[in-house]
Amino acid sequence: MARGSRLARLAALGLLGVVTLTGCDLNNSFWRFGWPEGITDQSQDMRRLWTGSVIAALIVGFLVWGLILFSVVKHRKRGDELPKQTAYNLPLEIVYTILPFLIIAGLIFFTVVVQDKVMKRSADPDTTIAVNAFKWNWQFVYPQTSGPNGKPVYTVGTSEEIPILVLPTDRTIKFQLTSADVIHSFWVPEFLFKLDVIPGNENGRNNVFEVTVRKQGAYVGRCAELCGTYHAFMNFEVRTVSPSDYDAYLAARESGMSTHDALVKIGQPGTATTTHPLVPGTVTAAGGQGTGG
Ligand SMILES: [Cu+2]
Repeated sequence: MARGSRLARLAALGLLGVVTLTGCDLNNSFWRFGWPEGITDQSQDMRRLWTGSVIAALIVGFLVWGLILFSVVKHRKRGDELPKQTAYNLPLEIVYTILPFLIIAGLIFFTVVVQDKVMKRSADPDTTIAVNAFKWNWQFVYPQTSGPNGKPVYTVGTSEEIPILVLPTDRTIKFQLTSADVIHSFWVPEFLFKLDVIPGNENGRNNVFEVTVRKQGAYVGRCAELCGTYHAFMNFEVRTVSPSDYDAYLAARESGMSTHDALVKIGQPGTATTTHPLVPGTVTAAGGQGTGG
């Protein structure tokens, strides 16, 4: 018994040491347990679920390892005499049947809570972006804008130009995904989220998700669904800027400026910085496709 409590004290001390050393900042690399760093509120919710799940798994793991070690030491062979034979311990059997169910129920509960947060659609998002995928590029439309011709402004990629999707930080952004042909998948790795772009869905119906971005920067985006010969060429760039820069960008676009010129106007590089166009015929067997960066 004394040894057990000493062990418990040591474990508590170890945990305290870890908490102190990491400053108890749950977003640092230790407590992320390998989880990638996302740039959206939603990715933080997912990270918290991951951190909690790993801690729960470690508690169960240490308990099981401890019990194994305890049994190995306590009931090691002491002589040739056959140990006391026991069978059927009903209370114990009930406990180890119910306990795993409770653990799984807990994991499912928190998973559903976070999933609901990640898939939540607010009634009135701050910004809406229409993403149109086609073989083999992207068109990004800003439906709430009105260009010189009275139609919403947009950016469309070509085989010579990576399309840049400009997004504001600290605002809720709704994405409406549509495809002109086959199934594509809209993936920004830093969102820690991807969603299939399925043809036949009208904007605002099914292919919708929302994020709130918290970090300014340039991030590569990809098509994550094998959609044909030049699937690997469907890279794009997400440029997240401050809300005021975003408004200035859209105003410049509405006045007739190109994506490039409007980006330069708000002090951003006019062309993609995270990836470059992959011209058909330049991809070698040795690689070069896929990452595109
Ligand atoms: Cu695609």
